[in-house]
Amino acid sequence: PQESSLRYWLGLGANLGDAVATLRAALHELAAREIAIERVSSPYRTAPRDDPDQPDFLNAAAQVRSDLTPPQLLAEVKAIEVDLGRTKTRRFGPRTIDVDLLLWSGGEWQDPHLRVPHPRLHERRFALVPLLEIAPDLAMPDGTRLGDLLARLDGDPDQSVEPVGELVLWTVPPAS
Ligand code: PH2
Ligand code: MG
Ligand code: MG
Repeated sequence: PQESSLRYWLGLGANLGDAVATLRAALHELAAREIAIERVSSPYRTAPRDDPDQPDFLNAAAQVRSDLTPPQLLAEVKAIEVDLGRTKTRRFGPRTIDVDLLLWSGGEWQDPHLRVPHPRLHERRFALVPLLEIAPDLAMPDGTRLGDLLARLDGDPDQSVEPVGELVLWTVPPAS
């Protein structure tokens, strides 16, 4: 089949239930919806941000290909979140699964429901560290390198991001 023309970088997070299983299930659901998974980071244990009164998160990043527009892809990830048992809690609060559009190959997207790049990407080690693992040369649409954004956050004691050992979330099949 023809390769999809757009590339997206997704952030995945979970801090309720079996987070490893849920992150894997979310990746399976993406693949089942014909969103081609090119790379997946290892999982990281991360200190909760914005709302500190909740368990640590497991965060990861994925690079995918799709022909869907940002709002179409957002609709798919929202459906996946509901499928995997996400229920409404408070803003920034604990969740079974969260899949966010962090960046895409199309530059800036802005509508009343969605902004890409994700508006808080630049201030979140839990998003930048996994993303840089799979795409070390990635830059914002204005050319700012993600590695430089991460360097600005170095030494923030409230942004602990730790690898979780040898866990593999997803194995990308070799190109045939
Ligand atoms: N997601 C949030 C709020 N805070 N903190 C961490 N460590 N990881 C997350 O994925 C996260 C968060 C809102 O989506
Ligand atoms: Mg989020
Ligand atoms: Mg979200």
